[in-house]
Order: sequence, then C-alpha cells, then structure tokens
Amino acid sequence: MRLSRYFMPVLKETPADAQIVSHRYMLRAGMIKQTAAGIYSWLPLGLKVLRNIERIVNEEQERAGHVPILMSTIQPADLWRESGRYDDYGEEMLRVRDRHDRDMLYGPTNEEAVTDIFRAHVNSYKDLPLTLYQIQWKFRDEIRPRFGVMRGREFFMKDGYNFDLTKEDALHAYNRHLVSYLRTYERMGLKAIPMRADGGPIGGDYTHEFLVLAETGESEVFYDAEVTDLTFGDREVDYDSVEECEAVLKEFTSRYARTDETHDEALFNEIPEERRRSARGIEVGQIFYFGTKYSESMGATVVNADQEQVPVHMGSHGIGVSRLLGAIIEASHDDKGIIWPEGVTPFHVGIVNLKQGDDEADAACDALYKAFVSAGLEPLYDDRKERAGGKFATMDLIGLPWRITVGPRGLKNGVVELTSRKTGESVEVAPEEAVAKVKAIYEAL
Ligand code: P5A
Repeated sequence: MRLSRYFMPVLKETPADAQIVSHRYMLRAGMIKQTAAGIYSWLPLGLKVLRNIERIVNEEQERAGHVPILMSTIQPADLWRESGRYDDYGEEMLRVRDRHDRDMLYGPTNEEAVTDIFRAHVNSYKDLPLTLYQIQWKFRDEIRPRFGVMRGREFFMKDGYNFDLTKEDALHAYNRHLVSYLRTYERMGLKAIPMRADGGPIGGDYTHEFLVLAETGESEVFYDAEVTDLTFGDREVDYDSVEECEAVLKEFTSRYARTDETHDEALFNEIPEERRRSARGIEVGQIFYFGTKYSESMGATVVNADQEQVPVHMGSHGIGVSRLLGAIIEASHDDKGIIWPEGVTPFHVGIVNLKQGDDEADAACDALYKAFVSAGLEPLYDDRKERAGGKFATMDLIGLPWRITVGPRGLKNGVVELTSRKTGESVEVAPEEAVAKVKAIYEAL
C-alpha cells in the first residue's frame, strides 16, 4: 500500500479523553473512530490488525479440531427464558422489540443460541465430541465502557462451545481449549497467564481467566512469580490426547495464580515471600466448564450407548478479540508509539523515501515495494512529499516492526537502512539483502 492512496487519519494531538496508552495510540494512529460510548468503527489500519488476530484465533481453533459457525447477533428472548437467564442477566443486556411486539436481544454471549442449534440437529452420542465456535460481535451495555476497545459495549469475541457425553470428556475439551489459548496468545507476542477465576453470569465451577499483566489492567491478580517463566513455545501437543492436554493444564495451572475473586490469602502465603506477586492484569480470555446447566434446562440431550436420553456436558470458551488489540499495545509500546509483534502487524514493513521526487530514490523504493509484494509480504510505502522527521514519527507511531529508509546518500553507496522498531537498531545493507532479511524473519514465524 502506498500511504498517499491509503486512508490512515493520523492525529497529531493526543486525544484528551483517552486515559490509557493503547486507547491514545489507537486513536492517534487512525485505527478506530468512536461512534458512541463504547462503540467503535474500525478504520483500515485497525481493521487489518483485527483481521490478523481473528486469523490466528481461527487457525488455532481449527488446529484444535473445533468447527466454525456464525450465529446471528440478534436472538429471541424466549431462548433465554428457557435457560432462566433472561431476567437474571440484568441491565447489561440490550433488549429490543420487533414490529410484532416480540422481545429480542442483541447477544451478549451465545450459550442459549448454540444449545438451540445443537438440540435441533444432534441426537446421538455417536456425534460427540463436538465443539462449535464463532467469531462474532457481542453487545453488553456495560455501566462504564472505557479504555477504548478494552471495555467496549460492542466488541468482537471468539466464543466456542463444547458438547460432550460425559464430564470427563468435557474436561478434556476444557483442557484442549487451555492449550489452544496458550498457543494463540503466544503467536500474538503476548504472555497470557491462566488464573483461577469466578464463573460469574456464565456459571460453572471450573473456570480460568487468561491475563496479560499490565499496570492499566482492570483485574487485580495474585501469583507466584514462577508462573511468568512458563512458555508454551513451539511444542507439539496432540489435541486428541487426554494425557497430553492434561499435562499442559497441570504445568500451567499448578502454581498459584488467581484473580481477586478466588484469591486465598492463606494459600498465597505458603509461597516463599520473594516470589509472591500482586499486580494488575487484562483479561483476554476465559474458559468455563458448566456441566448440564444449559442442556438440562433447554433439553439438549443425546441417546447414549444404553439407549438412554442424557443431557450433554458443556462448557464455553471466550477470547476478547477486539480487546486483544488494546492488550497487545499495552504490552508492547514506547513513548513514540506502538510496537507491533510480527504476528499481528498491519503491514510487514514500512518503506520511507527520504527524497520523494528524486528519480533514483523513487525507483529504488518502487523496486523494494515490488520485491516485497512478490515475496508475499505487505509493505506500507510512505511516498508522501513530507519531511523525513514527519515520516519517521508516523512510522514510529503505527509501529511496523521493520522500516527501510531509502535516500540518495545511501543509494550512492548501494545501501538502504533497515531498522528494527523494537530495538531502534539499524543496519546498512543492499536493498536485496534488506528484502531477504525481512522475508526470513516472517518465514520463521
Ligand atoms: C465464554 C464464551 C463468555 O462470555 N461465553 C461465551 C463465555 N465469557 S466472558 O469472559 O464473559 O467473555 C469472554 C472474553 O470477552 C472479552 N470481553 C470484552 N471485551 C471487550 N469489551 C467488553 N466489554 C468485554 N467483555 C468481555 C474478555 O476478553 C473476556 O475474557
């Protein structure tokens, strides 16, 4: 993409009402535009990152054997009356009435809707296990929407629902989700720690939240410092293997790590003092096992091997897809702007032409652009007639991991400058070498 043809409305001023850095940078980099409190439109740069996050979530869900669907955002109230949650859910639910005076709602979550799909089509234990998931907009009329996409009213969520014959099978699904989430967050350059949490309005005794440590996080958390050393890395786990998934769960959750709702002071104090930590965190996901809570009330049963009708065991599993943009920026930025991890960056590399209009510089930039495109990478070429300082400031703000600076002086010596956004380090290399280096970095992901 050439910046002169793009739509990236960068703001010079820091927006006064944005309290946290991710919100400020998302507005300044022209990624989102507020429509109403807690409701945003996604501008091209923001949409690119959102789609990248969505792609990673999809890839990891499919790797785990989960099946994508897309449910409606509007749901009939009657489904929620069946589960008993229509009255319980309270003011957070956006309730609407259609022209026939029927009560409808904009889905804050989809346990009822997916259970309705399941009961309409699945009758036998032979069709289990089954996990259906979607990535879809949700609406929760939060009392205090704030921090931009972090606590929105309309937000994008990956929500998955497992259907199993027995509690043991459902717990395997729970563990499988835990493993897939660890992989998912790491691919986005994030360390998200699974912590024992509370079921809240979704229900269930088994639940873990995934938290990214950040000062601006809304959750208070307590943990053993050793849990922050755990990384999933590139290990291969067989998602069908009960033992392997359980081993990962044990490894990642056997230390003390809890949100304030489940915090146990006595247990916490058993950890050696120098390893005890209390901090703040951003909740980027949560997994639940809630047994037959919805299947019993809504009649989602299957025939088992003994020809008996039994309610299925279920769980639900969520990732805050739009919130993740905020969390990633909170975890990866400096005073000049965002520093995108390579896995989610909106463009792979920025090209800065120091002397737009100079034949040699323009030709070198065009050649680099073409070379990146044919290598399957997306460059953002700043081809505006602007001062170098302004171009650098924009590149730093939008946070592409790699920048190539092209100017007449370097070209005389046959070199361009390749700069890492993260370290600020630059090397002078031939243009072909710059392309090869950047290509190798993305190929290794
Ligand atoms: C699990 C999937 C659920 O709703 N039902 C379906 C379960 N869980 S949850 O924890 O309530 O939400 C899942 C994740 O969604 C993100 N999230 C939000 N993101 C932005 N703004 C909000 N207001 C908001 N509320 C929840 C969180 O990341 C949460 O972990």
